[in-house]
Amino acid sequence: MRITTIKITPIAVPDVPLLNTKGVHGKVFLRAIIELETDTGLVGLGEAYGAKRTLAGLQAVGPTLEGLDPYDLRDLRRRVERALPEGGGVNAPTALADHKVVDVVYSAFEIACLDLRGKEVDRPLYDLLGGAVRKDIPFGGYLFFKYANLPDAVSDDIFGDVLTPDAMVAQAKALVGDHGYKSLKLKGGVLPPDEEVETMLKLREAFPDHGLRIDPMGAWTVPTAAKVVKQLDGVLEYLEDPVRGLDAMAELSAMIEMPLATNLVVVEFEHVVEAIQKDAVQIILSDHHYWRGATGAIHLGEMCRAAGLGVSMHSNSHLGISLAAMCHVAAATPNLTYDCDTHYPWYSKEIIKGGRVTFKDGKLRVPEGPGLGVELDQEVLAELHALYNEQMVVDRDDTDEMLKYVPDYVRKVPRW
Ligand code: GKR
Ligand code: MG
Repeated sequence: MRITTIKITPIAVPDVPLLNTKGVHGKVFLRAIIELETDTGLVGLGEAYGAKRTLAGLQAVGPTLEGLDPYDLRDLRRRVERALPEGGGVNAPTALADHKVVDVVYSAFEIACLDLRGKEVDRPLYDLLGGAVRKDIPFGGYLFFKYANLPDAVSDDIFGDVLTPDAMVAQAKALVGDHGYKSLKLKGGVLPPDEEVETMLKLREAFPDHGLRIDPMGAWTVPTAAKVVKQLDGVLEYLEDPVRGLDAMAELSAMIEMPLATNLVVVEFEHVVEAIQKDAVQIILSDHHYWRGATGAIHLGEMCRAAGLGVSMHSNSHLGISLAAMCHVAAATPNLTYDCDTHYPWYSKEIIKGGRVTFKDGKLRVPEGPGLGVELDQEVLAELHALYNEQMVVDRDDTDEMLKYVPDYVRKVPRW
């Protein structure tokens, strides 16, 4: 089996004004949909970030994949590295984590290659990753403070403004009611720390048995984070990226008992070693979009097992191809110690045939078809590609978007 045709389609998906430490989501988020066709008539799918550096990287690498054997991931890596000298740079300079374009691009094609392999041998992707240890994948409800839509929004508004602890509890009740989540993660770093502490305490009151987490994405200094840890003693299952940088995480970690998790300071295998040496984190969030694909995410899980670290799963705005890949990775990661994150319920579009998938008791059944087990809906793909052309948004910049709501907004990380 050899790859003959490579199709990369940028799409824009209606987004909602979700707040974070850097600012707010724009009215669309960007993804790139990959279709790899083979001489045997199969099509392998992938869903990657769609902002300009990833897209340029995918487009630079795409044509060089003609003739690739999807079983030869080392050849894939060689081709990606050759087409992107010096790693292709940093994927998203406005993000708080530096992902290399080379890793993000490799990861996207790796998933499409695995999808092809699964289709050829007629086995679900999790079987190619070592087999499923679970078929029902547990996800947590992802809570966001948010603004109501601006008048030029292209998405339906959900919940309007959510800017107080009580409004957040109402959001959580709605999400748990609709999807049955058993754990909740708050995207913090938005309101002053005392208000976010109050939010977590109110969530604990409303959900006495749920696992609770907060992720302020580096918004706090070490003393502020230490104070929050005291206030939330016994409330959180873990605290995610409270402070910025590996050394600050290590400093905080040495002062507290509460486990620290990250998707910001450990984003490459080399970082894992340093994090272990410095005892900076106790949980790593895996993500096949930059941990060298699904096989890389499985290796990360194994490394965490050996080092005694916990594993959770990171999410960014995404659709169903990514969701399917997340499910396969989660199915084949024995030591997935926490419910996975997902932005999925915040969106209403879907590019896979059959439309939106539904959570039952907070869980999703891993697709059982060959490969990823999902098929692309070409009509919706065309619709979202048209939206991409119409919106002319080519990059993600949450800080820039924030100026539409707060004209004198200044990004500051840490802020408190
Ligand atoms: O969508 O605003 C967002 C999140 O803040 C996302 O960009 C982060 O990557 O979910 C993420 C996280 O856990 O840090
Ligand atoms: Mg995070």
